[in-house]
Amino acid sequence: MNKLMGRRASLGALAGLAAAPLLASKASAKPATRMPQVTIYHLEGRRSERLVWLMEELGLPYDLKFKRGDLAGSMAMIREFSPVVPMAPTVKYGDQVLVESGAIIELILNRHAPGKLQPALDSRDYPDYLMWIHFAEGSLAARLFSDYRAWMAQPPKQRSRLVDSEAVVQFAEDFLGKHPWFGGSAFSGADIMMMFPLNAATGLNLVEVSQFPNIAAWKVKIEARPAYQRMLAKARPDGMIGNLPRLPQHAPSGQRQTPEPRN
Ligand SMILES: N[C@@H](CCC(=O)N[C@@H](CS)C(=O)NCC(=O)O)C(=O)O
Repeated sequence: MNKLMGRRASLGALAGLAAAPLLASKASAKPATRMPQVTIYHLEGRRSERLVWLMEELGLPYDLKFKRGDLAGSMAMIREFSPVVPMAPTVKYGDQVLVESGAIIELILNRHAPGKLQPALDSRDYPDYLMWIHFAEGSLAARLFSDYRAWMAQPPKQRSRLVDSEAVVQFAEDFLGKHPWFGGSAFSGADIMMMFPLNAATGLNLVEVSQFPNIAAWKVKIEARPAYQRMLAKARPDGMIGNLPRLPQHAPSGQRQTPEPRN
């Protein structure tokens, strides 16, 4: 190590920052690391589909564990394997047990699929890609399911706008007005992360589907992907099961501007 690098590394260690760009650009140039055995614990139609879809896109091997047609049975399997935080996906990665679909996607792409399904670190697309990877769970799913739970816990008398849900879905709609994919110019892991919550948004009738034409067109492109179709055949062999109830129909557009009291 030369003097300058030594100084940069030690300052970096102190600040926790400065050496990072050097390490990151080296890491992205590395060839794929050998992948340990990957087992995906799955619930049909739920977030664990993301990982099945990812592996299908990449052509990487994986085992898939679930009880066909039996969400409670699949959940019991997950609970038996990982009682502390039983959730789908739970992934056995070598001898490590992992949850959080976004983190697992980043891990697989960065270690085992360099250069695939994510923009280059120094590209203009990369910040957007990373934002959507995290937005999918951190803001989108969080706000959608919080609106859904509030509605179910205390159903209002009349349909009103779900302002939080509309705002987060509108943000995605606007981005797709300017870019073909959530990773910018090419399909990426960000699209894999965004499909589940955007399907939930319209599937549960949290937002009015006709207000979001860019998202509808993006879903058509997603559904045409062979890897997405392979995922459906393997991970949802009988179609969607155990659907949550949809919210009631939206009021006609003129009336939607005035939120109704919740009770
Ligand atoms: N942020 C997590 C969310 C995982 C999650 O909540 N999964 C749901 C299925 S879509 C689940 O396990 N629900 C069953 C439960 O929480 O008991 C991720 O993205 O992996």
